Amino acid sequence: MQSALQSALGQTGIAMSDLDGLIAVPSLSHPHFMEAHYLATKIGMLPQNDVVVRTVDTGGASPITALLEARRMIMNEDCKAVAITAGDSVGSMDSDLFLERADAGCRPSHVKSGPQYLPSPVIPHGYSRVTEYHMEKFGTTREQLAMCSVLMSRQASRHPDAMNKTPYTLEDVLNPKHEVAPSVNLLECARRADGGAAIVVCSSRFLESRNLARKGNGGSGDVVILGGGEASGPLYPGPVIDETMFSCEHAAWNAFTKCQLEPEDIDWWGLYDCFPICLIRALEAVGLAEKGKGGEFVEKIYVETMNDPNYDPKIFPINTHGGLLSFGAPWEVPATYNIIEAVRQLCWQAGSKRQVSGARRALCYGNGGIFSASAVAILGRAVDERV
Ligand code: MLC
Repeated sequence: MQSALQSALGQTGIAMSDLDGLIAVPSLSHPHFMEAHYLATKIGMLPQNDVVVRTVDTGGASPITALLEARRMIMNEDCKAVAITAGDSVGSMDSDLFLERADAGCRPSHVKSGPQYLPSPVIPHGYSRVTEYHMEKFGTTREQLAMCSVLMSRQASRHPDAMNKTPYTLEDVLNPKHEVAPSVNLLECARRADGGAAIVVCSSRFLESRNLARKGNGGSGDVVILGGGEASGPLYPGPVIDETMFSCEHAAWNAFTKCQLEPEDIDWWGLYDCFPICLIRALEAVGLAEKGKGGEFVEKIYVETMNDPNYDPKIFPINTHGGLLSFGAPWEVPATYNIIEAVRQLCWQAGSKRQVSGARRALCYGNGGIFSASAVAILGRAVDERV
């Protein structure tokens, strides 16, 4: 977290001493009481009277919640420069310890049997239950789900920092030897990883006062947070899975309404994909696919990109870095990677293989727990949004 923060500050020309806000998200491998206070103390931001230091925890949605919180800190609490940090090392963590902690967080301890009981690994089994609900209700096929992982591996193969370097085949994903839960195979699980990321959010007034505002029209410029929305679902999937447990629809609707935008106004999408069902539900929730048709949407792109390794990023402007499935998933960090890729896309700095040409607005969605929290943020190019 510290080195990501230093790297982010180095790229923006903002000094550590300029920060008057810090948001951190909890770590599974190295948990600390009041994570943000712990980090602020380590980097010398505390003790000090005039800083706002806050730990945010909405699971995997945390970085998006944090982005919206940073905006509120600037708009309502007079902060001028707020850093968001996330870091974890669940990739190098002992598997048994990882599962002990991950399982404990997502399983109600009083349930010992019945449909609500989830065996270990609890998280893949929980998503498997939701996957089966979706397949049964909407006719989404097992192959369409596996295609999500293939597509993410194709995207990751274009990013130098992604963990998965080579695209998979459908057979790789559906290999029966790799079953983790009834409808989830190994390559359909968020890829455990070590990693950290940081984002700096500043007020326009601060940037202008320090001559740091980047007004460039071409390959640079600042990105603005246009707005966002959040919504919540239950902490654990109930005995019966139905539409009441999902919240991405509400979060997305809130975000579009607040920003007075429609799905057609978005050029790039960072959609949480810890398991294929999460991506499919997200495609439907944000309006890219009709309800129940997310699987068909994925299949269409799968076919379109199958024989053309050099496909135009505009064909599939979603998770151009490879998402949790293929870029890598250090516990609560990955939605931060969505934001970073969104910023690169909006600054037209994603490089020829990944750049969605002319991208002006991006939507980032984070999901916490087993559909327990949804946060959606919409970003735009400052030069276009006139803010
Ligand atoms: C694993 N591997 C992958 C992969 N996942 N390779 C490519 N793509 C993927 N998606 C590779 C590993 O790198 C490793 O390779 C090998 O497969 C075995 O993986 P492992 O994790 O070391 O195995 P194991 O210890 O047996 O555990 C398997 C597992 C675990 C499926 C139980 O990986 C797991 O629980 N994954 C899900 C993580 C998770 O739940 N994250 C949170 C998602 S929910 P090699 O070469 O090293 O052998 C969420 C919301 C929230 O995001 O709030 O957090």
